[in-house]
Amino acid sequence: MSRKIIHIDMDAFYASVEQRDHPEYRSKALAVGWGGDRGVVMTASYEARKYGVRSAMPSSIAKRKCPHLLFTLPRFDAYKVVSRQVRQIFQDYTDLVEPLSIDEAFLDVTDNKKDILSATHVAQEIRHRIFEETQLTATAGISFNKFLAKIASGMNKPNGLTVIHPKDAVGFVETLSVEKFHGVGKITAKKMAQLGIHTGLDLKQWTEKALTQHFGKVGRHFYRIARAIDNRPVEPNRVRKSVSAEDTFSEDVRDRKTMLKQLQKITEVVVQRMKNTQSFGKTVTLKIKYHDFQIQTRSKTVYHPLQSFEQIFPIVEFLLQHPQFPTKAVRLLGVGISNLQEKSEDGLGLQLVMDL
Ligand code: TTP
Ligand code: MG
Repeated sequence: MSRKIIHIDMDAFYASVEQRDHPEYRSKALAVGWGGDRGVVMTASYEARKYGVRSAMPSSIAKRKCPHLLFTLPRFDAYKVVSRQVRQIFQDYTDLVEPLSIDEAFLDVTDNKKDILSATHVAQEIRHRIFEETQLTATAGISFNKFLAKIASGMNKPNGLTVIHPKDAVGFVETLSVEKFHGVGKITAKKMAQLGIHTGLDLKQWTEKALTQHFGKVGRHFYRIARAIDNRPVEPNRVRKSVSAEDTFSEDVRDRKTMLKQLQKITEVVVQRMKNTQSFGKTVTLKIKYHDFQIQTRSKTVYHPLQSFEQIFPIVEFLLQHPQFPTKAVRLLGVGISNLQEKSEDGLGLQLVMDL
């Protein structure tokens, strides 16, 4: 029997919460973020998106596109409250809830707590309850696997619902541009384009062997999703794979002392987040964005899982110097820890013994 998977994503999340809590922002082009010269738009209301304002866009560009754009700073605590309320609603239907971010989750409702047969019906009920309890709208995508449910929710935003039925799935995937495929980022899409692969149909012409030769292990996944096959389960207790934080300087920076001071602060944030989630990581990544927006990442993987500031900061410091200290002015610095594991769950003790 095929599964019933729902993907739910809140609409213009931070901006919608701000419009709800501040009536003066309602029906207005609103960006959440710092509106100063070096600020970045975190998200924008749908009214602002009409002008081309998008997440991650420098505020200066957003203001050029939409001169009457209003800015407001984020209130993360308010967003967390909503995120918890929404998750609580999901729990009334299923325990198989896999949060992807603060405003997005997969639900497996094949067997749901209310014994509702139609997944569409479940999704509608959830959307109504979200609206009743938070006065915010969400969009749902429904299908028989995660890949298609997520694509479906992106098709009818905001405040929409889209179903991709099993009988339509194969034909639908053929018409889909490969950039939309799960696991295909910018670099892979470029590589595919060089091989003449632009759509699902193009991808389908390739054998599993040829795809693995070109793309490694993930080639097998591409072979399968080109045929609308994705058996990844909805995983409620998924461990986060990485923790990171970053910060843009108020002015481009060239001197070491300022950079180290900033990195110290960012590392402290990362360490706090790891402690909150009881996680340990083995790969430290330093992200550097230069004044010309070029981005560089430098990583180092160690044998022993790290968590404390004293362990992590020296590696960050090292990465700032190697292969060389930044030769151009720096706009942003970020620190990420990946290769995460939870102490309690996979025998950290054993890991240490094996490393010895
Ligand atoms: P998204 O779900 O990607 O965006 P959204 O909810 O604002 O809009 P949509 O209707 O298209 O779903 O991200 C959720 C929140 O995460 C978003 O409201 C703000 C935050 N966010 C950032 O801070 N930076 C980013 O680059 C993105 C994409 C999101
Ligand atoms: Mg969203």
